[in-house]
Amino acid sequence: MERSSHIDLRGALIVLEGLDRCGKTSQCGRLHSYIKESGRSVESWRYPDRNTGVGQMISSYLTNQTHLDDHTIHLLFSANRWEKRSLMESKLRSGTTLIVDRYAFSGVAFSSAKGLDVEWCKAPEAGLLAPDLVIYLDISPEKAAERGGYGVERYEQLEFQKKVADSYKMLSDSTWKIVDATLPVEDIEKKVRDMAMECVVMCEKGKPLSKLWHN
Ligand code: DGP
Repeated sequence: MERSSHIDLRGALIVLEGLDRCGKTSQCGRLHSYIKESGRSVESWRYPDRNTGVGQMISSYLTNQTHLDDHTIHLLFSANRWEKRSLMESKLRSGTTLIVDRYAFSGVAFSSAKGLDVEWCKAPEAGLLAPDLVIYLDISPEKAAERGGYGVERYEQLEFQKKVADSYKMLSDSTWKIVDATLPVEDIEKKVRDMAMECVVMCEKGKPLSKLWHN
């Protein structure tokens, strides 16, 4: 069933967050298929988006081809979100649900794990669209590291991921939904689906869009 006649209904902004190798990317894919099968318009996004000019600079940094000052790379990650902000808003307003693999919370968690001030890290993210739902796939850094090992990218190291986990804990609030990422994948999928569909329906019923960290 295609719901194209419902273009006045807004889509939901659903963000999945978690440590490297927590299983986010595969859960995003499963959720995408489920929402699509329900007849709704849905797209999968991810940050960093390595396809833009800024994204290519980030990719080069993550693969250790470029060295950048910690503040500089933080601002590039943020710019990568800002360069897609207006497209994000128009997609949501035209009824497309967006499933987003990492968002501003990754920005703050990863940079503050390096020792940057949390409020400084949040500042450039303020005014981005606030997610309607944040699902955090919770796994210990040790368990995540056991999952087939890390690749070669800059942040894929146990000691650093421990600091990122602490930063995420500090950032999470009562609106986040925490899912145990060590459950069987099908169980995680079911929990994620239920949370996401509840959110999608709330947005269809008129939940307003809001801004992140905006006073
Ligand atoms: P991914 O494509 O999801 O594997 O992300 C690449 C790496 O970049 C991963 O280690 C997480 C990290 N990362 C994602 N977003 C941000 C961000 O906004 N700031 C920083 N510093 N790191 C990020």
